[in-house]
Order: sequence, then structure tokens, then C-alpha cells
Amino acid sequence: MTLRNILIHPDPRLKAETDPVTAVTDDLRALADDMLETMYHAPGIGLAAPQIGVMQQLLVMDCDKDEDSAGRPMVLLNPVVTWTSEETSTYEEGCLSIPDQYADVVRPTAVEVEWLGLDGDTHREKFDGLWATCVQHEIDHLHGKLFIDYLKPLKRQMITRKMQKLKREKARA
Ligand code: K1U
Ligand code: ZN
Repeated sequence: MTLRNILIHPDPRLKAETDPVTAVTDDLRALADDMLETMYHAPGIGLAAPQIGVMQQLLVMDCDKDEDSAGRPMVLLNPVVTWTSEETSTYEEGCLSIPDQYADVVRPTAVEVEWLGLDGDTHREKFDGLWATCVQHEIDHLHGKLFIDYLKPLKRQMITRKMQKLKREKARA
């Protein structure tokens, strides 16, 4: 397994649409393993393929916070939200592509998602709580949308400028 480099905003690949996965191959399974390793190492609870520069509809997540459990690593290919609750919840979100910046985002409290699994089968599941927030955040990544796109323009610009400065500093180091 290989740790992948996580792109930092602003980057055109984080604003672009991704392509559907057309076949479950050994290369795709290896990519999913790399993404899970990269996510746990960060650490994070989710990671979408464009965040490592791969423009395919693939995301991983594990929102199981129970220290005593083995976790629930999930790999979703071509995920689609098929139902959203009317009820909404606010969660202070972060993003591995926007380090150390957090903001409240309002999203549906629960969602139903359909996806293709690495087993080649179609899966459907209702998510709520942190899982619902995370899967919506990750699916947004697959469509070039970041959590800061839900914020007021001034706040978004402020965060973007901080990230530009961070990237300049990293490039100099
Ligand atoms: O997509 C990403 O950038 C990953 C992101 C997912 C996410 C976080 C919060 C709300 C919605 C989606 C992260 O994992 S940021 C890091 C994080 O939330 C975390 C890190 C360590 C322990 C617990 C959470
Ligand atoms: Zn993110």
C-alpha cells in the first residue's frame, strides 16, 4: 500500500467533475487500499479520489468512532444520493484538502445512497449522523464541490487566501 499525496485547495482538480468507474479491476482495488491507508494516516473519516488527483467516482470513508471496534472501512464507486430527509443538521466540517479550517454546514440529516461495491454488486444504504454528513461531503468532492462552497463569499475568500499562503510556504520549504 502507498500513502498518496492529498491536494490542497485551490487546485483545478478539486473543482472538476469526475468520470464514472467502468470496471472493478485489481488496479482499482489497489487504489481503494491506498486511499483508505491515506485517510487513516491523515487522519480523516473520508477521502474522495479527486483529492489525490484521480478523477474517478470513488470514495472511501470510515466514521466508526468506537475505539473498541475494528472500524467500518467503506469503498463506494459511482455513488448517487437517491433520497434526502427534509430534516437538516448542522455540522462543523473540515476537509483534508483545506487543512485546519472548519465551518458549519447545513445538510440533510439522513440520505439514502446507491453505489457499486468492489464486489461488483449494487448496494443501497440509509446513512444518518456523521455518516450522512461525511458521505454527502465526499460525494460533493466527486462533483467538484467543497464544503467552503456552502459558505458566504467573504468567508470562502478568506479561507482560500489562507490556503494560497499555506501552499506558497510549503513550496518554499
Ligand atoms: O473529505 C475530506 O476531506 C475528509 C474529511 C471528511 C469530513 C469531515 C467532517 C465532516 C464531513 C466530512 C475529514 O476527514 S476532515 C478530518 C476529520 O474530520 C477527523 C479527523 C480525525 C478524527 C476525526 C475526524
Ligand atoms: Zn473534503
